[in-house]
Amino acid sequence: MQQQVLITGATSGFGKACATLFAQNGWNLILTGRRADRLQALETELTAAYKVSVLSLSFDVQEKDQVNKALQNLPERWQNIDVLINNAGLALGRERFDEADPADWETMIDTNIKGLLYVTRAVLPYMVQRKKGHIINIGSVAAKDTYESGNVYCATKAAVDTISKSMRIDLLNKGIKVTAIHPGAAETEFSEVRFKGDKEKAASVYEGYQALGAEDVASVIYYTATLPGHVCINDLVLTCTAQANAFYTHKG
Ligand code: NDP
Ligand code: 8X3
Repeated sequence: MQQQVLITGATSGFGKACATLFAQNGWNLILTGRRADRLQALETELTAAYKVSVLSLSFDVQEKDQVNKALQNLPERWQNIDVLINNAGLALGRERFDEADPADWETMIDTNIKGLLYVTRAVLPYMVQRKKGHIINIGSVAAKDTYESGNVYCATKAAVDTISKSMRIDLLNKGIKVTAIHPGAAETEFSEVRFKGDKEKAASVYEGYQALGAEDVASVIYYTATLPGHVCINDLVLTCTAQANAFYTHKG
């Protein structure tokens, strides 16, 4: 039987690269994000190229009712979710604590923490029923070290780290694996979102070194998702070679 993966934030970056890689390997896909046009285009592309089935669901992970409406009553054939990749997330702003916009804090908390919780809570009954499943949460190097002006973004990713540990403990007797993956700087739309459309500022983040690409991160996610049933990578930090951690990047 074909395996199934549910990917949040599949319209861009890591999520989109995961969708492509899992489809190349014959997985059926549930793809989510807010931008329905992008989801539709990806669905059309992947079904044609790889003969897999795709279910696109457009919703905002911040909205509990939308999440539950989309995920709690999936058609029966889509309920066997082998892997959930909690990837949807964002940083907004890069200001010091006293200058940062509280509205940005709220959006990051609602998306990166509450959204991940809502999606997981809606999907878990399918996994618990089968006593099988794998939840892969996308954290960040920002979860491991707090950097200047990273304040609430770092806090949301530290929460993802802690929530992953908690899920692993609570789901131990349900046969469900929990993996937290913490990437370093990767060139996606992430910085453009963080700097609210300022492409120049976003591009400057990746100048002078070779950052990770979305495909690099997807290949590591895929690796963790395809290990034997009795093997689980609990916690994994990956960076480009030029980056040591959230503080130190060698720019040549
Ligand atoms: P992108 O901006 O390229 O992609 C983010 C994805 O998240 C998009 O598909 C977006 O879809 C989705 N998303 C954001 N907000 C919501 C929402 N409210 N509801 C539903 N979907 C949402 O960034 P990345 O691929 O780089 O980021 C993916 C994850 O990886 C994030 O959690 C990020 O924090 C994390 N990360 C990124 C790193 C990097 O350097 N790039 C490093 C470490 C971690 P849409 O807008 O269509 O809703
Ligand atoms: C994204 C990487 O270093 O900008 O999580 O926080 S960083």
